[in-house]
Amino acid sequence: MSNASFIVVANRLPVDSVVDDEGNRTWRRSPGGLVTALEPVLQANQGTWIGWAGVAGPAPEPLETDDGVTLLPVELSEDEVLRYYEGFSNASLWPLYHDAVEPRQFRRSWWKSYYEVNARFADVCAREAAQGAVVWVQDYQLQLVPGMLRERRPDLRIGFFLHIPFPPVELFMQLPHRMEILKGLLGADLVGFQRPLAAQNFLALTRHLLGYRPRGHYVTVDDRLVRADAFPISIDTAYNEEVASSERVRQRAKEIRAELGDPETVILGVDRLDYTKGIEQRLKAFRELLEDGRLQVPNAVMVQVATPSRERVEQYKVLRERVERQVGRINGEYGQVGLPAVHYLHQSFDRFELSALYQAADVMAVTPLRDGMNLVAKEYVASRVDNRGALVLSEFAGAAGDLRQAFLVNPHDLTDLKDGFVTATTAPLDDKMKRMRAMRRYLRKHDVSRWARSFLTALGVPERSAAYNPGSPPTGD
Ligand code: GDG
Repeated sequence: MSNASFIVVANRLPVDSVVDDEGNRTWRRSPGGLVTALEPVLQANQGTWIGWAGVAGPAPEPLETDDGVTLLPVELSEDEVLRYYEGFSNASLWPLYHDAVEPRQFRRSWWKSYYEVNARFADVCAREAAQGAVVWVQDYQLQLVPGMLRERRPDLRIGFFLHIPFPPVELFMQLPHRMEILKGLLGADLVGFQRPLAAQNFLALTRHLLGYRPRGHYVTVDDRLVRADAFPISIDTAYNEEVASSERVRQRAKEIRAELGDPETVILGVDRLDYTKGIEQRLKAFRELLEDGRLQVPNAVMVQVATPSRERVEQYKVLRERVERQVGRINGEYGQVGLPAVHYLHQSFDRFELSALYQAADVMAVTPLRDGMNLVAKEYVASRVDNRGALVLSEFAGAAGDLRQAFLVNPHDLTDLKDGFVTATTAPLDDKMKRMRAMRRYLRKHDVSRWARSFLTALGVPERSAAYNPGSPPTGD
């Protein structure tokens, strides 16, 4: 047994293993919201992060960071990447948990791989954890880990957080091996969700499938109390504000508007290219608004950043083709020489460019069909240090529960979506500024450190060890 008293278990490590030009294996930091939230806690506890390093084949050696955090890679074979990750996680669970907005697929070999990989993560964690250690397991790829870990190490304090929605009972019941998954989650002491409704779905399921009697947020499993509750994730608000306030970003935002032909209205979308994000519906709404003459090129243009994602999964390949055909059609019908109606970017950008895009956008379109939270919506608001801009936000994003002053829309209803874009475009400036100020105030208070602290406090981690160190310098990706 090792001596890690605080362990994070996630599908991915916060670093990528890369091979440089000379053939040497090195690490590249891939910071995201989760890293920012967990880094201070890991540092304060000299903790360990267990996860996959992003390349198939034997796991690289563990890495100790300058801050005393251990990164412990778990091996995944090429076959496991296909079955556990792309298969069961992303072609079975992902669509099912997102209201089955795309058909889910099930294959028995995918489940077998999911089970084996979860057991491997649990084995590594059981070996590393000190007596009575706190373990925080992340997300849908590792739902069996809490239960497997409890079997191996009943002394541990185990938390689990689901970043995506948790479906209603009727949908969850479709899942082969639903009982194992539910029992896997119930291995945790605390099961965290983005929204209260997800926690309610989960508790209802324990009654439906296992005949338990949940009381309030708690359900008794054997002789243990398991708590299920909502902990809406957030962003590093101060960091987003700082980047947005930099001279470099402000200049770049102006340049972007000029490059777009100084239109009156820039509508922006920033999403992973994923069918849950509602990109097709958004494009359709924009096309119809041009067709109806309610918006006109070049007064109004749309910029859609669609970050490459899960490119080997069939549904994602098909989605890319459909989106690109749609963009081509809109530009063919409504573009002008040198002035496309939709600027489509299938690329990743750094934080500064993203922040400049946010600042250049009059209307931010965050219109997923279903989303656990959606951090882009929160980043947009935090980046509007000028209190300008308007957020059009789907009611089906977890963020709608927090950003109540957004222009809320139902992306399944094309008329409502179109009206939402027009209302956000034409609303008086003082109304828009009032909304933006209120949302910014909210995010200043409810940032990602508060999220991590509230989860860990609920898990029973003493306040001191769950503390966030506001002095830590922000990092860009
Ligand atoms: C899952 C849940 C939940 C995007 N393009 C670029 C880039 N991004 C960054 C955004 C944002 C993040 O990626 C995306 O986060 P989202 O929350 O919007 O969506 P998912 O990836 O689906 O995340 C979601 C989240 O987990 C956290 O719990 O909110 O509901 O689905 O931070 O800024 N970042 C950079 N370049 C890009 O081109 N650097």
